[in-house]
Amino acid sequence: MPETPVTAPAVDRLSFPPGFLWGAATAAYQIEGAAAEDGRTPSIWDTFSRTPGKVANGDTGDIACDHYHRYRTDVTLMSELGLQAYRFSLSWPRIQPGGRGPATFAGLDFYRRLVDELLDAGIQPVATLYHWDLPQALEETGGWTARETAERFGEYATLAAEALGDRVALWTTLNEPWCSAFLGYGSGVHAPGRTDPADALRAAHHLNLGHGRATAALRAALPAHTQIAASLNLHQVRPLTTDPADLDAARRIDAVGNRIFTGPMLSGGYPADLLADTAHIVDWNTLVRPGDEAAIAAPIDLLGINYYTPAVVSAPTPGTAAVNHAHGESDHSPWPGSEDVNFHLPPGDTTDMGWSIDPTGLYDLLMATSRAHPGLPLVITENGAAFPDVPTEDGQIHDHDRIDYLHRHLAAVHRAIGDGADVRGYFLWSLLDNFEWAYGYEKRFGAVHVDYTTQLRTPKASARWYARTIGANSVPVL
Ligand code: IFM
Repeated sequence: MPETPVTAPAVDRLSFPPGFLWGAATAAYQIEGAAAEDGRTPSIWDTFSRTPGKVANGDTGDIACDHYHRYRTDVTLMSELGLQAYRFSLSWPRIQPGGRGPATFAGLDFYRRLVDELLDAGIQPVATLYHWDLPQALEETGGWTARETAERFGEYATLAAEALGDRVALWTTLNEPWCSAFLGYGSGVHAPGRTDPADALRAAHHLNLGHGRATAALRAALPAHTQIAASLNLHQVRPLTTDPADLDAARRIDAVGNRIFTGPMLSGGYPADLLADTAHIVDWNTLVRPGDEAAIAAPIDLLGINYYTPAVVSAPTPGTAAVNHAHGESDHSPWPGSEDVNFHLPPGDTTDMGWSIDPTGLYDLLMATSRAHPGLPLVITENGAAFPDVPTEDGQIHDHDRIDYLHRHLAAVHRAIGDGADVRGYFLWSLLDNFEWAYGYEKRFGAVHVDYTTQLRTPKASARWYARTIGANSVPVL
């Protein structure tokens, strides 16, 4: 991704730097369907979504948006929206069934055809290696709690790079490893649905190690100009008050929510305060072996940031149970060592997910991340919002709430760039309505509406707004 110098904004528009990359993102399990076709084996999400009570309405990704069969139409749609880049994820169990051994021709061939279609349309493909669909066979040997899974992930990265590396110039290794580790193995609201704080911390370390192994594998197999990133859902943590106890709550959540990944990936190792906060849960000296932190620190070219909402926290209140609105319903906390920190929903508007709408959180996050990691370019690999999106009689979706969300968040990105953050691009989440994990098809994040009965795609008003934004490389002044 080229360097993007800041230019003077037009009077009535907030102009982005020349070369700023505009895209949209999706993930394999959320859109592909074809769950049992061409040799694909189950992932942890196939198993989890079939477990009664885990996903709303018993929804699964069996068909989803049927993108596996409709990818050509979907690329045409992307072209019509003027997308410059498309971020998608590769399904590990489609490429390497069972997570071990050789790749399948059919699995790789699907992604080769998708990438060719994108390149023919002038759209830059951006591949994510892992967006949560671990092969179920690897979960049965421990999943991310097992060190072995990190080694398998490195091998899978090699298979993917050898097949697609001549055509994909930007890769991200993991998408939101916080969710994989802490929602998957801590609170259990995501697959595989395990609820052990020690397992969650083990999973976090092995995801980090997997990132390191995959980064090394990609570097070894890919042309020198290829860029490698990781996509983190960094929590913009805000203390409720300036009381030292609230500040400490914010520090703790920042440690187990953010620095558990950025520490070893970007700052030379796990932070001492995280190790102290969680020492009673896991023995870090056994978990982290000599050489692991060096492997995780393999240099990356860009940091992907996924942002939706800030996290407002306060100190535990003696005698009351902690409240954690942020990440789904569970009796188990996704915050090992900081289970009793309180989370607060700030006053004001929320999205259909119940997440508070706060573009200043994105500005603050970009500025803080730039300051913490100077010289590392940033790219927003996800940002967007779910809203109810009821089609009107004419079949159109007038999603002005989503336009407002995107507009305000892009204005925040513009401001951060003006204040010195090196942000190279923005990927809207999501291109299409899709399978929103434990919420099934109830929540709609797409710029394009999907009728799951007919698979009809209808661009929403926000899609047209985003197309104009891309065309102008700017948004109106707010
Ligand atoms: O749909 C998810 C995506 O898979 C990961 N980031 C957050 C999105 C909205 O919840």
